[in-house]
Amino acid sequence: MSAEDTVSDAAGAISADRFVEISYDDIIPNNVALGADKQLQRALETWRPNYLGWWNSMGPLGYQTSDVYLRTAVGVDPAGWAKFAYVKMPSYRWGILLAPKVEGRTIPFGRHKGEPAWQEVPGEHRALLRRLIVVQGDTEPASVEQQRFLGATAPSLYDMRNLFQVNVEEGRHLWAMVYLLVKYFGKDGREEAQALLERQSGQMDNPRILGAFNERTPDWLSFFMFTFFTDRDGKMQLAALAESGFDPLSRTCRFMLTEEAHHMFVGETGVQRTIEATCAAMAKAGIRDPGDVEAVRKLDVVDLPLLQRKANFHASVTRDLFGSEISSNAAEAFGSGIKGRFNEANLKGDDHVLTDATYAVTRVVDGKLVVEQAPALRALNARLLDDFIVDCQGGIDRWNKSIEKAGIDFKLTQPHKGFNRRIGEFGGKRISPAGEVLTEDEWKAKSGDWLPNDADMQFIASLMKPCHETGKYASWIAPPRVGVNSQPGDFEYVKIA
Ligand code: BYC
Repeated sequence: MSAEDTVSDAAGAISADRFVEISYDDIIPNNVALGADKQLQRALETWRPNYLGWWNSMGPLGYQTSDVYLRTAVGVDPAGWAKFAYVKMPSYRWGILLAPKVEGRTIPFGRHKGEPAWQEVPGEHRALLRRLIVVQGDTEPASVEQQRFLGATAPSLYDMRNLFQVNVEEGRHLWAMVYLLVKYFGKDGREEAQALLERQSGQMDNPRILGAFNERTPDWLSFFMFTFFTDRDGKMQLAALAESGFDPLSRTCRFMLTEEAHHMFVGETGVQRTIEATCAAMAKAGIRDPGDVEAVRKLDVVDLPLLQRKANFHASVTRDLFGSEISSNAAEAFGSGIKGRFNEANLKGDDHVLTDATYAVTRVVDGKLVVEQAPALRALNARLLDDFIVDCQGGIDRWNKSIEKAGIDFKLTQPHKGFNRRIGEFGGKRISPAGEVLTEDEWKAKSGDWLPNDADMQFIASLMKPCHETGKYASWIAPPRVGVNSQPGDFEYVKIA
């Protein structure tokens, strides 16, 4: 079945009113009336073969001719926007989808608060806006590159399918940012769109813009931690951009957030299932002490202290993505109405301009952690980071419930904000997960207990044996409670060609 057939099947199955939202007749599915904007259409159709070239050379290695049970967006309303069908990844209908326009929307914050939202780029904020769109866009292909090799070691067809779903949707998120660049930023935008395909994760000469997107994702535990922590940075940043006074950016990010939720689900349940497999294996072998690492590892499952070290690493690297806690860039992005706070429009209790407001920021002063009131406008990255940490905790609490239910005395925690940071207030400082400021020697002596060490990574690598048999799972991960789109346990999520 061709991708076109898949999509027309999808169209047949949905109500007519929803179908008219997205045009699948065009080469590029869209709900932005692309057919009526010939210049934009030409620019995107010129970029498309370059994108496909990038996908084929930097996207998932192998499995490109396999049929994968993927969801494709067939509407932009929250209820029933997705259609599931077998699709070969290169035939995925990457489209341009914006959340519906809210008539009469006004800019919810900053100096322009209360003015009508911009439908065109405000000239005085053009450079800042372009920079933020480029940074956002750069992370999307970066994550696909980071996850390129994972298909070969998938612990099940279910997980393989989830990986590919995440990958094609990150590809679509790249399309989303490229649409904004090409439509609103003329020649500069077209050049930036091309550069997004040229930078490469981890490449020395032309790396991806933000640190965490140049780290390796060498195994599935890293993938699940990445989708739990780093995709959640995506959620926070997209939510902040969804508040933007530049309405096309706001609408684009609002729809991207619906896809992001699934990526975090993959991460949270991936770690959850890892915990379940560990606890079940420990119970069966009569091991009660989670610190008996040698005995636990013999069962081919991941010991809980190692999960804590992995969480410490991914949490800290992701926190760097929020930029410096105190930032004039962030103040300018807010003041100019380009990037708001998390949940800005619904925040009660301040004026959304923040000229005189303050915010509590933790800093290191004379070797001690102190909490100081900083101007709220300059502390917006600190605030978004705090919101992120709160958001992470919900998932971590659910992980801990599983451990508790199994009767094992162990609790996963988030490290202190300052732990293992490279950017911002804590950059280059040595701080323990419990929040003690350390000397370099103390750090060197202990950091192997807090971050994954070589032996940990070798052990994880030894577990990464593919399990590609329908309905079967690798030793270290439990089956999901529910199948994708409620499919049965023996469903063939990927028909490996
Ligand atoms: N690595 O004032 P500063 C996602 C740069 S994830 C390297 O401290 P600012 C996804 C910064 O660019 C979400 N460089 O911070 C997840 C600036 O450089 P320039 C991605 C860094 O600017 C999973 C300089 O340091 N989206 O979607 O307030 C899978 C001083 O900056 C880093 C966004 O991030 C770093 N970690 O904030 C797929 C939203 N941190 O400009 C996707 C858009 C800072 O002086 N981006 N720098 O050359 C932003 O809002 C901001 O650019 C940042 C930085 C929050 C990233």
